[in-house]
Amino acid sequence: GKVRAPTHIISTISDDRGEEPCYGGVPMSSIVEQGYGVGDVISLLWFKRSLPRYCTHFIEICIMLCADHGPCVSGAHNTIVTARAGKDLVSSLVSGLLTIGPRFGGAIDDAARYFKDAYDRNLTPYEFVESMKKKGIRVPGIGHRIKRADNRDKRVELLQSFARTHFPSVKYMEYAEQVETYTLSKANNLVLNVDGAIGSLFLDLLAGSGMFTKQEIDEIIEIGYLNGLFVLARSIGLIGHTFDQKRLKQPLYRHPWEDVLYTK
Ligand code: Q5B
Repeated sequence: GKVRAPTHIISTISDDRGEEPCYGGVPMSSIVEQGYGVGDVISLLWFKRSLPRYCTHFIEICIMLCADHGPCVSGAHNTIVTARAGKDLVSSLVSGLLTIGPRFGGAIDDAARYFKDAYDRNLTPYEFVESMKKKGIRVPGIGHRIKRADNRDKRVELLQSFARTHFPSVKYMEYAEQVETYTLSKANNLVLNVDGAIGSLFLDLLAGSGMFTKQEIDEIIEIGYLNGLFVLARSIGLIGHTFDQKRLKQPLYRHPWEDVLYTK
């Protein structure tokens, strides 16, 4: 009989062998005809299931809110400098993307990990924050360079308001808010930031939607899916900054001597 040669790749999320590509088993024509959005496509390709509308809407809000935050943040700055050095779109994009990490935009997974662990272990915000301090770890999802207690991040408020209206439970978000209340008692800029809001709310989405087993939630958090939301979203802005610089025909960037402290 026929012997199947062993394959070198296993793939479970998409298939282009038929007449049309399928995402998570759903043909492209259904995706288009049924009016699916980017949130549905992310649900199929990342989470391998169709999520309820409030979940896909939440994902789309995250993407829209994180698409850009002006030219001064790390990612945009790198992209602008690279575009002005005459590099192509992909080089300019990845140069910005490479700044996404534990300090800038890439704290969503760790925020989810630490908030989940602390909440599930019934740690009070005081116990949680102080235990992080003892370990010398900054609380992921807390703190911002320009946002303050008296100048809150509107993006965080919009996410919280959406979740309060549409999510069955916001227990992790409420825990993150209690952590913020404690950190704000220490310093005015230790607000719940956009990474912390998305991290805690995604825990609520995963736990409250009834679409994921406990084991699946643990795997999603362990693998670290959630920084993908910021990477995907911010790519939109970084591409925009590249086009902007090229459109404006900006020359090679050179940082001014006056803005460098030369010292021995
Ligand atoms: N301290 C964000 O720091 C930042 C503390 C803390 C305990 C904390 C810092 C941080 C965790 C990572 C995180 C996401 C680096 C941020 C984003 C997207 C963005 C960006 C944009 C966009 C800011 C001064 C004192 C020190 C620190 C203490 C600070 N954070 N303690 N837990 N989390 N957060 N990142 O202002 O005693 O003097 O040593 O790492 O969640 O990236 O818009 O810009 O959309 O593009 O530079 O919004 O918070 O303050 O580092 O000088 O610290 O506060 O230990 O205490 P700063 P530092 P001490 S959202």
